[in-house]
Formats: sequence, structure tokens, C-alpha cells
Amino acid sequence: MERLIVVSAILPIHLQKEGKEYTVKVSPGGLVTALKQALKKRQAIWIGWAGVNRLNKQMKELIVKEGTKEGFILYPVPFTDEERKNFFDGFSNGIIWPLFHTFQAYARFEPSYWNAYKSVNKKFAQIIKRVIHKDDLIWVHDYHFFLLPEYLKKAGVKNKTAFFLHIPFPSPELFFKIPWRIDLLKGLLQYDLIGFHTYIDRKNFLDCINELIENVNIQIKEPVTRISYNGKTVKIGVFPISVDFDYYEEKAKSAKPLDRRRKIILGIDRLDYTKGLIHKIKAYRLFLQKYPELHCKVKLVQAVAPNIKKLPEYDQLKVEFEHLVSDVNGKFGTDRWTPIQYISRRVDFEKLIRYYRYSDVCWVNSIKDGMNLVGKEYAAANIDENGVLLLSEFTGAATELHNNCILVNPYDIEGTADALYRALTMSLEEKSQMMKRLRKHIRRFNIGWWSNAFLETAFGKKIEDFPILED
Ligand code: GDG
Repeated sequence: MERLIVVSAILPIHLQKEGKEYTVKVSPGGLVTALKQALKKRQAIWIGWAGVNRLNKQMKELIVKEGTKEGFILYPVPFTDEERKNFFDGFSNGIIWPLFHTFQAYARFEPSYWNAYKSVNKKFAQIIKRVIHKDDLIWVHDYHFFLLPEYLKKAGVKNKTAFFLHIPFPSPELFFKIPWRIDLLKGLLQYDLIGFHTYIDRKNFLDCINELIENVNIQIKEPVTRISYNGKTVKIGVFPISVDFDYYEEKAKSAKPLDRRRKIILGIDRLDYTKGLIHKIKAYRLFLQKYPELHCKVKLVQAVAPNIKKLPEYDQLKVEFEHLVSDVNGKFGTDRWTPIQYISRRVDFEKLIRYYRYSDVCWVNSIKDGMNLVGKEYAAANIDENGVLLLSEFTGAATELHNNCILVNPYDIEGTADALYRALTMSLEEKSQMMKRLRKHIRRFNIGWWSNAFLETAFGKKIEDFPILED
């Protein structure tokens, strides 16, 4: 029986030390949300970092037990402090993440990061080799594992491997900055399938291959492009990720009402410079200056979930963001009105659904985003069909949803402030027509569509073909 082996840098749950005890935490981010919904409690074995640098028997058992409750078979991997610093925070989140999101100035091209990237990819290949059976299918996620298939081959693993990139792929101009650019591309070409969110990502990737790799043959065809290199062919596809529409819709039906004396503008983001949080507060400040008639009538509810990455950029961002928020609240707030309700923690799921259902506007302001699930979750839960999605042009979601939302360029502070005003003052009829179209699209292209499109192209299988985990 074929099993699905899922690999991602971090597991859907991880351990965190609180005082002397380790507690289990839900890992932040869209990859976890999407895969949780995509895997549907199948007997997939999920291999990834457990958040700690050592794992004793008790810790292993704890994570495996909690994972099973959530519907996964987890295989936790510890990272040494060096691996965390140089592989996770270093190469992955200190080079690839900023550069691929157009934040070139944040990329630090340290050779020690590159060495760690190679050795952790090798380490995962060794672990997979120990776990794998002959017919298993390997589904690798994200930018931490460009070199994994090469090490798997070297370790003698012949199983099929498919890879999905959750972040954007940059243009050659950016990608060329990486000193190890050719090794990264050659590594990726060892997969059997590479999936991107958008056609732009695919084009950027193909442009990089064309410019940097000699003796390749690229056959561009829809829906699947093929690249032959070194006696091997890899498929390239576009699979825009999505959400479990029915689940959000169902949960929204029983959501308790929110206080709606004021119109709610909602922001749900991880603490990350890619999410355009500074630009958002600047645009909101200008909006309050330009449209005093809406003072006391609106409120921005902005949740900022903590980040797991330990890098100075995130500490600086938090300071700058909180400074701006207090500036706006100090300048415009009154005894009865706080213009920004800032939530500096992870909102629980039930509350998240209430916000999605009852907010008048959901505002996604990313500077760059692979897809962005928040806008899709909002639409799925906005069952009264009276909300508006204000969406950055620079999200993957915008390439798909542009006709059914209001687009903003986050760099254009005044244009964004005006777009927010428009979103808040549109007629109910116009809003509901837009939201209906948006929901229709996401209902059809939901997470089930995504996982099956990917798995069929990769392995000729559907998610339903894998056995379900018994309770
Ligand atoms: C990467 C790519 C791509 C956030 N705050 C809270 C909370 N969340 C949940 C949201 C959503 C997820 O986290 C965030 O997903 P995004 O897609 O917006 O962004 P990334 O984390 O950057 O994800 C992204 C994604 O991978 C999938 O491929 O779309 O472009 O960067 O699910 O709901 N959940 C709760 N409380 C919070 O405060 N409960």
C-alpha cells in the first residue's frame, strides 16, 4: 500500500518551553492551515522540526500523541542550536524568504548558512530513507528543501518526489544575487514535479532555468510544462492553494454575533515584514485624516500573530508597528473610540470565524505574498455576503481574485486610503454581487481541488486514495 510522506520544515504542532515544562503549540502560518485541511486525516506521515533542539522519549511521545489527536502521524526531528541558527533562521529565513519576497536588503549571504542548508537537507534525506517503504510517495513543502531530492538520490531512495513552493519565485534579477543559485536550481530539477501558486512564479522559475542552466530542454505546455535535464524530466505546474470552503462556511453559521456599532475593518497577519503592516497603518492614518466624517464610525481590528523566526528584522518591525499604532490611537482616539484595536497574539479559531463573518472589510496589504489564505478564509466565512475584500495586488490571490475584490498597491498610501474609503461606502448591492462571485470561485477552487490537482499530476492519485487514520 502506497503511503504519503509529507515533509515540511516545521510540524503542524511543535514544543515550546514554558518555565520548566514543554507545552504543545499549533505552528503558525498558511502552510500548516492548508495542509491540515488538505490531508483530511489521511495516514500520511509528516516529517518536520518539532521546535526543540533535543527530543527525549517523553517529548517524542507527547508530540506523536497530540499529533494523532489532530489527525496526523508525526515524525518529529530535533534541530541543534546551530541548525536552527544557520539553516532555519539563516539560509531559509535570512536569505531565501527575504529575497523571494523582494526584500533584498535583508538577505545575508553567509557561507555558513549555505553549509547548514546542505547538511540539513542531507539529514532529512537520511531520515526519510529510514522511514520510507518501497511504494511510498514523497510530498515536500517549501523553500527549506531545494536540495532534498538530490540527497535522496545519493542515499539510494528511488521513490517519486513532488515539491510545492508556498512562497513566490522571484525574477532572475533577484534570484541571481544568490551565490549558490545554480546548485539550488539543479537541486530542484531532481524532483518529479514542482508546483507553484501562480503563472508568474512559474515564468520566473523558467526564466532562471533558461539563463542559468545549460543543456536543458523546456517544453511549455498547459497545464503541465516539462523540463528535461541530465537524462531526467521534471513536470512544472501551477496550483493556486485554497481553503476548505465548506468548513469555514459551516463554522460561520454558528458564529456568535460581534458588537457592530462600528464598521469593522479586519486585518489577520503573522508578524512579518512581507505583510505590509507598516504601510497599512500609514494608509489608515491618512484615511482618518482625509475622511473625518468616518471617525467613531469605523474600527481597525488588527491581529498580529507571533512569529517563530528569530531574526532582528522581526523585533524591529514589532517596535515600529506598535509605535505607529499608538501614534494613530493617540492622535485620533477619543474617550469613546479607539481607532485601532491591536491584538498582539494568536486569536483563537472561534473568534477568528466571528471576525470573518461580521467584519465589513478584510484588508490584506502584503508587500509580496505567495498566495495569502486570509482573504479566501474571509470570503468562505462571510456567509451574509455583505463584506468587501481589500487585497494587495502583490499577493498570489490577486491574480485569481482581482475581479471580485478591491485591489490596492500597498506602496501607494493615498490610493490605499481611498480604496478603503470606497470599500466602506459601497452600496450593499455592489458589495454583495462582488462577494457572491468571490465565494463562488473559492467554493469551486477549494483546498480539495488544490490537493487533488497536485497529487494527480504528481502521482496519478487523489487524496481519497490514501487510507484514513482510525481514531
Ligand atoms: C505561506 C505563504 C501562502 C493568522 N493569524 C491567526 C491565524 N492565522 C492563520 C490564518 C491563515 C494563516 O494563519 C496565514 O496564512 P497566509 O496564507 O495568509 O500566510 P503565511 O503564513 O505567510 O503562509 C502564503 C501560504 O503559505 C499557503 O501556501 O498562502 O502566501 O506566505 O490560515 O487564518 N489563525 C488563528 N489566529 C490568528 O491570530 N487562529
